[in-house]
Amino acid sequence: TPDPRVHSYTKYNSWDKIQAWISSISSSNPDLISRQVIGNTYEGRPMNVLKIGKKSSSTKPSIFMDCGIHAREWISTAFCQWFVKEALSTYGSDSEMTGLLNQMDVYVLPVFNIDGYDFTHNSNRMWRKTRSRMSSSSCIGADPNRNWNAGWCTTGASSNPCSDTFCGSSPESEIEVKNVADFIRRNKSSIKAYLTIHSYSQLLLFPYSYTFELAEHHSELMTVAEGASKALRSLHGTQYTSGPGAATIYPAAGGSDDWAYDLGVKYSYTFELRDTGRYGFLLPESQIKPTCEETMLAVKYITSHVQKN
Ligand code: ING
Ligand code: ZN
Repeated sequence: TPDPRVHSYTKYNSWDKIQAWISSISSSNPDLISRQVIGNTYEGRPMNVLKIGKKSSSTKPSIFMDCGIHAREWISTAFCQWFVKEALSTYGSDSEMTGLLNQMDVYVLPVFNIDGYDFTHNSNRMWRKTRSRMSSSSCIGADPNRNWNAGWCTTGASSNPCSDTFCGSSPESEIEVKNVADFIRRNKSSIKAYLTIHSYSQLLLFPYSYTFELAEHHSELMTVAEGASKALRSLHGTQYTSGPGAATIYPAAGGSDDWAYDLGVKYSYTFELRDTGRYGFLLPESQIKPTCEETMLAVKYITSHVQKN
């Protein structure tokens, strides 16, 4: 019987377990992983970014991926841990992963909204936002996917602090968003792709969500998304829909993928993992393995394309 006190890739681990996992996996794999703290959350928890790739004397092109920007989307957080495990265990045997990590670095932020994630484990399973306080309201938190400086608070977001889609008091008012935006700005010249993992709806979205206008690279982004969705479907038959956010899910301003794209990161994608609503955010742990396995195929399809371009 598995020990419930330890981290498991097929369970929804608590923040404490993920934090211990971050420390142990980084110190056990010094050739492939380095870690850095990019700042603290509102409640003071350290935000660790793992840099995965073969060490190099010069700066390699890179991909940035975050999980758990929304607290209740637990399958997202499980995916980043799965990705790190797969990268380490298939480097040297899988040619696609070996080529990726030889030529590029992948920055992984395992849990973006740590305070919110901890709150979903200890108090309210359906919490979405950060846990920041403002003197002007007794309501807590802002939506970290409405808080980016991309058409901020113009559509599909609320200026009411009690709303689940509260855009915050200003762009990057949430310290977690500011920390990640600063990191991406600092590493802008190396970052070729931005991937952000959400659930649920089985969608592969790309800019724009803040407007119905098509992105400059719309056709390439669509072609890559359709290839990635096809790769994903090949494993268990899971159907994904691809398209720009506004037209495919709903118009929503202040999202991270739109912000990264407008900064100049061309390959900017939002994944909405399983399912389509039967379990929704409460996806059973039995679906972690198949969901992560199929999602790996889509992520690797995108990274291969980015590597070639
Ligand atoms: N969906 C996303 C949300 O933040 C989204 C959809 C993607 C909005 C990209 C804006 C930009 O609402 C979930 N499930 O959170
Ligand atoms: Zn989400």
